[in-house]
Amino acid sequence: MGRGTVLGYEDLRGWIKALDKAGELKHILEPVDPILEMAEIADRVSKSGKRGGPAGGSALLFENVKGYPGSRVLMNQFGSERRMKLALEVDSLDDVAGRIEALLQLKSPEGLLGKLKMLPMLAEVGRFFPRTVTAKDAPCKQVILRENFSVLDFPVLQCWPLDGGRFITLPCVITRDPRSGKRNLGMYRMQVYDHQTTGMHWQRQKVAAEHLRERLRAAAVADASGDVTAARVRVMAETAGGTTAQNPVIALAQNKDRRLEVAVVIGTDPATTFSAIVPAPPEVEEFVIAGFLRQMPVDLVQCETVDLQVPANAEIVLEGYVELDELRMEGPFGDHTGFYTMEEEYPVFHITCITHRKDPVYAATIVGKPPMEDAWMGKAVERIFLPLMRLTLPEIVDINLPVEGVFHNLMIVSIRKSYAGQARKVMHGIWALGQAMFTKCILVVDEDCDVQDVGEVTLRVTNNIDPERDIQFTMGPIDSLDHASRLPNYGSKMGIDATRKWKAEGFTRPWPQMIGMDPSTRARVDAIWKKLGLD
Ligand SMILES: Cc1cc2nc3c(=O)[nH]c(=O)nc-3n(C[C@H](O)[C@H](O)[C@H](O)COP(=O)(O)O)c2cc1C
Ligand SMILES: [Mn+2]
Repeated sequence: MGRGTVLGYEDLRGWIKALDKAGELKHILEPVDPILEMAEIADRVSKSGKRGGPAGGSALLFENVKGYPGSRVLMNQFGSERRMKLALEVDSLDDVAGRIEALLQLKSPEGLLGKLKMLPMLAEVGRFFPRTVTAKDAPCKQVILRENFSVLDFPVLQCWPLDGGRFITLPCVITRDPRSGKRNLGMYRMQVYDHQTTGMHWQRQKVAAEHLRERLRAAAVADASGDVTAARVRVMAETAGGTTAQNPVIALAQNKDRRLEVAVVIGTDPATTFSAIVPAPPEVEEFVIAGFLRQMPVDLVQCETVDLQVPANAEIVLEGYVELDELRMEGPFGDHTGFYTMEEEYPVFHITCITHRKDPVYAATIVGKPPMEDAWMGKAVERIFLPLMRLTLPEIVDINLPVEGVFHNLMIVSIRKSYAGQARKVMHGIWALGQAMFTKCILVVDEDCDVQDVGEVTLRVTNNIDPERDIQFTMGPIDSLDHASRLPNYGSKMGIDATRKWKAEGFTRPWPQMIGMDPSTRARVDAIWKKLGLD
């Protein structure tokens, strides 16, 4: 594998070919129904490692889709560590972190030699930024449907028996910040309501939800005296104190438009799809992240009916808008927590145009009780974000988000402790760091504890704490999927300081050594180990 041998995948088809070549793809020729059956198959394959097979099994290409002759559905494309590395074209996920670290360490070059040494890095930076191509060079425009189209012409899955319907599960949703003009790519599931309408499940703390609120603030300024529907009041209640009159976006108030334009792409090259789940700072365009990951720019093309650009190589593009004051019940949906998320109101996506490649491949995933495909995507995020977390919290040595903690429920973090109270400072830092705000439980251990070894962590944490003394509770925003918090989206979090306690923290008893054999005894036993025949 490695960067030298593979050049970024152009599109989903290039990626499917690479999966095939690597022996990572199973072609399913048996007829399979997108209603529940595909999910059941993908679930079993995802959990195959538990029964002794390779963890995460293979990617699946369903080529005989019940009710959809000629259609193909790709699932589980990211569903193992090996495929995740193949997708990002690295031998180790820490390689990506290494490339980010190298970039972050950029300093002014010294002398001509220093400048020359920097050239390859600058050339690399040039590859990050998206390029614009014309419609005739955009495969996603091979078929353009402006009327009588139906999103149900694609084999949209129903994942679990109690789901509220069929859901688009791997959509890359593109919106534009009305203020900065920056584009965002986020993955938010979409429940199909009818042929041209879906839900838009962006949770309130996500970037696209903020784009909608920006539009709403502007519109509300425009007709401050006008009628405000109940739905709008509800969304308004989520905005910063609802003080729209003082909002600095007066210029936007001229805009009478009641919509936020949205484009959705399904089936792109793996770096672009992956970039949609990355918890990037709002100011960073995911298209640049995708360019960085695949070391090749993303080609974008202008949409037909909205002023947005989409990856030109996408299999399927849905263009449309969200009305500023429309909400509709979404769900239930069998979620990645292992529970169903119950019905809740979310914005509604109205499709104005569908474009697609000839014979498009529909890309899907399912979420549910872990481990699932998203476990591997999450692990990649964990590795890639470590250097970025260290920018703010340099004492962090390593982190582990165990898959069963479904990312936001549990983070284990080891730190190099240099002063009293530092473990608590790290907890608060994590709760302040982008989407890490959702972390319900944080365990902090000393640097000599391997956080990837959950057994070792259990031993340290339970031995090292005086619970009442070492547990830190706080309140804050909670993931929308949490079913236990006292209020939706708001509740408590807990940090456990399992580091060794210092005198400076009021601990005056001696702290014992951990047990370990001395090196010379180990060496002597190593020397005779084979003879003992104990292996
Ligand atoms: C398969 C999958 C489905 C997801 N579904 C949703 C969803 O329905 N709503 C949501 O807010 N986030 C969802 N996420 C998480 C977001 O994609 C993630 O938080 C991302 O960083 C959001 O992008 P943003 O920061 O640009 O808003 C999903 C992630 C994955 C991997
Ligand atoms: Mn984003």
